[in-house]
Amino acid sequence: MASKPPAIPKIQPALQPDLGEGDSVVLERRTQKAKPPPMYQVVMLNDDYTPMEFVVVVIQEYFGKDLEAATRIMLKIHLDGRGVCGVYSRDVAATKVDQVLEAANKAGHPLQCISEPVEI
Ligand code: TYC
Repeated sequence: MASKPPAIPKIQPALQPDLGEGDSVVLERRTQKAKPPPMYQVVMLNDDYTPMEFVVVVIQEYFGKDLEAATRIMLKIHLDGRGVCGVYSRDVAATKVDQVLEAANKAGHPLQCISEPVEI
């Protein structure tokens, strides 16, 4: 038995206000979309006492870097006085700072680190 062909849906005419002749609608484009949230970089600071090996381990542990990248960052901090270990949302960056400071305190090292907004 032949089945019925599918019903063709009726197309709804576009709903448009009836603008009299000469009337017009101005659609304003927003000048800017919402900004993405600012990102924060975790910056580690140099000091004269924290062992290099400790800094390398901390950078691997809390910033997910491999040995080579962590060593490069540690040496940059040692030579320049500071270095960026990672970039995160504000809350995550603050947590990383807390974790690093706690690990340094526990180990008895004066290692310091801060978070700051990334300059754009
Ligand atoms: N300057 C330290 C030393 O010579 C090493 C060091 C590197 C310390 C980086 C802190 O964030 C730091 N032992």
